[in-house]
Amino acid sequence: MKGEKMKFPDNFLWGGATAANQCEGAYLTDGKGLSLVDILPAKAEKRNEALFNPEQALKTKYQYYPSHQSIDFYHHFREDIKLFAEMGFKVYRMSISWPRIFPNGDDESPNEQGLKFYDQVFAECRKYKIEPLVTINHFDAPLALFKKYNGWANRKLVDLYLKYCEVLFKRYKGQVKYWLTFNEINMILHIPFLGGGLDVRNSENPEQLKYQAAHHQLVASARATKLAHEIDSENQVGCMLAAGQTYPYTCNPKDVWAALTADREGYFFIDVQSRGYYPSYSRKIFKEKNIELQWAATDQQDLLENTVDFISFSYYSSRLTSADPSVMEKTAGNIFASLKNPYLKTSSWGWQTDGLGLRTTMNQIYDRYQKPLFVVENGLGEKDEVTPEKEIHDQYRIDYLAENLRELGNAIEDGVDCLGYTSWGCIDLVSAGSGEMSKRYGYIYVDRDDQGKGSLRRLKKDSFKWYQKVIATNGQFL
Ligand code: BGP
Repeated sequence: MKGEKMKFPDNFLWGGATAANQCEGAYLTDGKGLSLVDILPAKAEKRNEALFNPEQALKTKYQYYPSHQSIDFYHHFREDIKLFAEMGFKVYRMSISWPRIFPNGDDESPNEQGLKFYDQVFAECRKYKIEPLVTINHFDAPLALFKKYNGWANRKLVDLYLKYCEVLFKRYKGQVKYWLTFNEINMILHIPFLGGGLDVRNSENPEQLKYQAAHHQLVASARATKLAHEIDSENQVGCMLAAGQTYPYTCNPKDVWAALTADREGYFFIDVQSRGYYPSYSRKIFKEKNIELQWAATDQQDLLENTVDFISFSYYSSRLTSADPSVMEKTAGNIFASLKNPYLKTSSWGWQTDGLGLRTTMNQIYDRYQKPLFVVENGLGEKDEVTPEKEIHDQYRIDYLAENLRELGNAIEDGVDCLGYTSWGCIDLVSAGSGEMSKRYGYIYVDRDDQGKGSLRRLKKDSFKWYQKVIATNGQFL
């Protein structure tokens, strides 16, 4: 494809993505309450332990909680957004920290200082004509909601979330047009604490608990979509899936069936958010898992009448599955592991690189729903070296991104309607999976290490100039 003209539409939204809990820091500043993430320690094993035993994590005094300071975007946002503008960003995907607005989740009135912070962030974006794309909840619900209600297991969360949404939609009317209701909504099945503020350890049927919580989120998402449209008809609301096509290990029909079944686990959520009703295959899943969901009288109608305007997703790699339990060789991936695909390279963290998989995934999702797509996470987490001249030569990142973007261009040529692309962690930030700073995705390096030490100075990597050129040429330089 090199040299050939790419077919990105003129109004294609190029940009980058972050999440409040992974970049803001200032974890108790200006009235913010604790979030779920704020009790997760830095070390990967300890973090995992804490994810599945949050009660214990609350009692433990870990030395360093990465989210507490992170890259201190809270005090550096002007400098950072200026750098985004210098790269030519048209869009900036960010999230609002729920406990900055409602410190306990169920407070009577919102925290004005929290709201003011985002007024300033959006004003800064507007100054450079950068369109904010806002995730309403990205893994950081108020910790108090976990303690008081066991998170989304309780239907009360629907109302609390809607109250939060209403405050955002009214306050930022005219400032924000693109909204995502929940980050990677399907992750509630894999990391129920981060995805749903849930402790499933004491549940007789954890699957029942997770799907009931998921149902509450799906209803909340539909009602938030309705509210967003009522408050401002310009609002565009999207769902967000942790995507990545699952390949069958062989052409054995059993492997093909296993791959289809695996993908349905994630598509279940988007089927509901995009079509407005539970897919027929969910009946069988619920029967097998002994799940009986409780529905309120209005749920069905709310889901049906308030489907999303566009479909966003994260894509880091494809996945691989086999029906044969003796196929064992696994490798890491976004939150959960996959079988190792012998045709693909892996990163230092074991994540596989598969640009063509992005094209396949986009075609698959578009064929399924026929709604505009938005690729809101994609990128390569790697260790970066800073030379004595303070340069960072991250050709490996450029290679990954170029391969993925070329395939995104191919998907557009295939006929897929794609609104934009925000690569993950456009500025280095704390890893969600491991709590490390050293797993870096950014075009902008931040001087901060895994122990939370460093000057916080921002440096441009080689990929900074590369992405600047990609945007300036609307994808022709790839
Ligand atoms: C997704 C999350 C992001 C982000 C990304 C990369 O699951 O939505 O928050 O962190 O994965 O994962 P990691 O930080 O573990 O490398």
